[in-house]
Amino acid sequence: MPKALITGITGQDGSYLAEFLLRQGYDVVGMVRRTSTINFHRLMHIQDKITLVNGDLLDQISLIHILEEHRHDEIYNLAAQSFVQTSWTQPVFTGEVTALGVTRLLDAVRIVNPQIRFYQASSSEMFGKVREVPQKETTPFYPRSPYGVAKVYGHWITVNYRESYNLHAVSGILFNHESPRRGLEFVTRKITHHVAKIKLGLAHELRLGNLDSRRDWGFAGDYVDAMWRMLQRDDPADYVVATGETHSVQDFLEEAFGYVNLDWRDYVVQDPRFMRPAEVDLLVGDASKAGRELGWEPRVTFAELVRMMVDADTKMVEDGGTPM
Ligand code: NAP
Ligand code: G4F
Repeated sequence: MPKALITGITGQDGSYLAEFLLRQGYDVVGMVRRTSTINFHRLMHIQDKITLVNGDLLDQISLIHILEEHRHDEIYNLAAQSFVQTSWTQPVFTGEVTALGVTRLLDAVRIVNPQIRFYQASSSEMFGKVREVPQKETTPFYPRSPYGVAKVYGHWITVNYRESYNLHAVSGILFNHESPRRGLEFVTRKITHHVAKIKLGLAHELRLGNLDSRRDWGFAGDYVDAMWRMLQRDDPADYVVATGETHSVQDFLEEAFGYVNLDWRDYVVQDPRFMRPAEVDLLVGDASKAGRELGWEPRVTFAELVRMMVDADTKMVEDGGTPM
């Protein structure tokens, strides 16, 4: 039975990847950091099938201990301070976790077992002020936030450890991917959660920032499959993972409110608090290399994704449940 370590298992992608690897017959170990309140809500349905261990990307000793104790075949490094807006108010912390955390983990791999295959969660935020459209593996980076800068570091240190130490280390450059398990602070989930509350009479407005930025939004459940496929190849390489379609925040509003027969213009208020010091205006990826070499393609369409999220939030709000 192959054994995998997932850092960031309590997050959106971590929970989908854990489910996916269990279905593939893996022994799944998830690294969680110590918190005063347990936050395993995305994992409750599989908690008895996985092993959770304590560790933190800020603490290299913890990483070495985990790798020595569990002897993994594959590591998926999904842990990060992943919210772009917060990276302006906590730039040093973001760098410590999202940039240097990658080096700590790669170096633990080098020390404990250089045969481990390593996946780094890189991001389309690295393209920032885009140099070409659509963006592909060879497009130069121009990050626009401390988060984007940290991800560029994480990307290049992964390439560097591959080239310096011959590690099987790969970087997946994933474009935005969403789901009913997306954090409530990200724009898609913020919208679908508010749509559900407004529809049920529990909220009356939705305050947002820039409605013009465009993103290539896919479904997280599709994207974890691409992560796994990257580590199954004997020849390590980096891949863009995207749908190839781009939509504005306003398009998302139209689709989400329209689905429940409401007009977003009656509820949305633009609020400068949610504007960013520097914006990424347009992202759209070219995932043809992943199609060719990994046989990967997205399954869920934009409209299906929006409706899936509105439906899930409506059910959750009706049930009075905890947000995933
Ligand atoms: P997420 O929901 O925000 O999850 C982030 C995870 O990282 C959480 O499990 C969090 O743990 C953990 N974490 C944060 N700091 C840590 C630390 N110091 N040590 C150990 N764990 C720590 O993010 P996601 O959307 O699943 O994204 C997964 C990864 O893909 C991230 O690296 C993100 O930057 C990257 N990415 C995401 C997208 C996207 O559209 N979703 C696109 C490209 C790249 P807690 O639960 O304790 O906070
Ligand atoms: O949903 P967002 O916060 O995602 P963003 O900044 O694109 O980052 C996400 O995708 C990256 C991949 O490209 C990941 F690496 C990263 O970890 C994260 O998962 O914002 C999307 C867009 C932005 O242009 C933002 O300015 O929506 C705009 N927006 C407008 N109003 C808002 C809001 N974003 C948020 N979060 N909240 C708003 O009220």
